[in-house]
Amino acid sequence: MKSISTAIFSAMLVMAAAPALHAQNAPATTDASAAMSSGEIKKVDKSTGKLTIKHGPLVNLGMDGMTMNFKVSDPAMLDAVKPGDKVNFIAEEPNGQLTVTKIVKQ
Ligand SMILES: [Cu+2]
Repeated sequence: MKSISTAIFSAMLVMAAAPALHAQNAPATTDASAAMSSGEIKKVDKSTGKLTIKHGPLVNLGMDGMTMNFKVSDPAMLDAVKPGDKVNFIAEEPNGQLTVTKIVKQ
């Protein structure tokens, strides 16, 4: 009986620990860097606060590659890049308006 109760106790420990392990792993799957898209800056328009980016597929938005305008979440992004720069970026659509929320040069 001792070995059986030990086995049951061990199984209960594993079941109890499983949700905690899963919760710890969850942030990794939604890691922002994993969702970044690649693109090339075509135009920086400070008057409208927009970037024109020739982008690859935007998986999180279900969009194929194309060249289009994006708003930026932080005007400093307009100073951080210039036409011709290859970038990795995250675009989101918080208010129905495509917005670059993060951008880094490749
Ligand atoms: Cu697009």
